[in-house]
Amino acid sequence: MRLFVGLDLPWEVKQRLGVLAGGVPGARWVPPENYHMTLRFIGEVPAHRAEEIDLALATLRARGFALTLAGVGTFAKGGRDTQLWVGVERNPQLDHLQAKIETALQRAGLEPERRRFAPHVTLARLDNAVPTKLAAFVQAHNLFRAEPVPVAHFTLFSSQLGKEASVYTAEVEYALA
Ligand code: 3AM
Repeated sequence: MRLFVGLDLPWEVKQRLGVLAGGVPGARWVPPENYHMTLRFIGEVPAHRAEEIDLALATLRARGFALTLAGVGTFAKGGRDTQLWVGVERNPQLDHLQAKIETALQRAGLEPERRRFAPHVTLARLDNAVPTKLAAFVQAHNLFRAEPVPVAHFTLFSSQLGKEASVYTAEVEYALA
């Protein structure tokens, strides 16, 4: 199974973000039903490891909080923009949850995540996006800010890679206090 831990978003929020999509030729827009906020990418694991991961996540205790999506930006690799995203306002409770998940997953035998946690919701992948249009998009939506979203659980997702879009399935939801 290919797994990741993340936050699902209420349908209203997905719709709200979906309205932003468009206007960048060459971008591969994520279908709104796939919008999510990744807390920790896990990758391909055998079934027994998936069970250990589930057990470790199930014993984790953390508080619920409100998440505010705001701003847009891009990730780049090798000087090329690869990903267009909506940002997340700095949030110590989110950082705390992410740190607890990281600890739980290491306890379940995973290697530590080396990359810095940069919370975001991916709107599009940018293989062939027109740079001027991309810059215009970022400028036009920079002040985007959504209503705070209550976060009452986090989710273990499985991901099936597809040609057009991946299929994400919420496998287990873990309640926050
Ligand atoms: O949440 P986003 O869309 O940024 O790109 C994948 C997606 O990120 C990322 O995990 C999320 C759920 O699939 N992902 C895929 N392969 C990855 C890898 N090898 C990866 N993240 C890190 N390393």
